Amino acid sequence: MSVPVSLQQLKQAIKDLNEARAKELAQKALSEGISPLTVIEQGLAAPLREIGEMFGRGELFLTDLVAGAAAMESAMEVVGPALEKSGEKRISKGKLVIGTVEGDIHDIGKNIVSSMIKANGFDIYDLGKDVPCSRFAEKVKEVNPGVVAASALLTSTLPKQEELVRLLTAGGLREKVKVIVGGAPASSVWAQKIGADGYAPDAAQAVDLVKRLFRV
Ligand code: B1M
Repeated sequence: MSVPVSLQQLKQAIKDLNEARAKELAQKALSEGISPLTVIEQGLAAPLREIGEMFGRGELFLTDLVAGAAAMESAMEVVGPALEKSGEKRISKGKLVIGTVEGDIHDIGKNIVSSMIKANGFDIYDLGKDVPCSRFAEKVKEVNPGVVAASALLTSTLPKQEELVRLLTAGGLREKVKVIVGGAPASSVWAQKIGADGYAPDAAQAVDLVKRLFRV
């Protein structure tokens, strides 16, 4: 079956990193009766995955990744509510809680990681930025995710990732959830030192890491 023109155009708008056009075309596709799930999978997630892969191969810049994620998020402002209304369910590959640690308001990278993981079929609970460890732990208790991901961009907030591992362990939650860390000052050596299950230097590798941890 051929792909509707509006979906092809939407895909292209994401690849062109065109936020306004992506939102407009997502709305057009929905008004043509294309299901929200199809719009997400074919019109948004597929091109964003391509962008992530191209970035992973060094064919795109970080700024392209930022703009691609922003274009998807912008389109999701119209598709998200339509999806909820339609009652359609994506088949989720697993649940992941993500946030930027307390004291840290850098969220551009975290948002990209969040969008990319979402685009790869996982349910994301994004707690935002400046998130206390206790809030991560509460969310873990509430939604029982397979993975919790903590982002930190400042050397002064990096220790919060360690605090998170300690808090989850103290609360008896550590055996139930994998912890992964990221952000410029983090590293695989750091992840190992604090007893986390993994580290990813960028969004593409974060997706690979999450897939490995969920064995999908
Ligand atoms: Co800030 N800042 N900043 N800043 N800022 C840095 C981080 C800094 C390195 C700049 C510098 O001095 N060279 C420096 C930190 C120095 C240090 O601690 N070693 C710094 C500083 C000092 C500060 C302030 C303290 C400045 C001040 O007020 N005096 C202040 C702190 C505020 C706070 O958080 N409490 C501050 C504020 C800000 C802005 C608000 C202006 C803005 C953030 C806006 C926002 O995020 N909404 C900002 C910005 C933009 C930056 C730089 C320039 C860019 C960060 C960025 O967005 N990069 C940054 C310089 C730099 O990083 N070289 C800097 C693009 C983004 C796509 O990359 O975030 O690395 P990144 O995310 C990547 C990977 O790290 C990874 O994947 C992402 C996508 O590939 N990743 C994960 C990230 N999280 C992950 C989680 C995972 C996996 C991978 O889960 C497992």
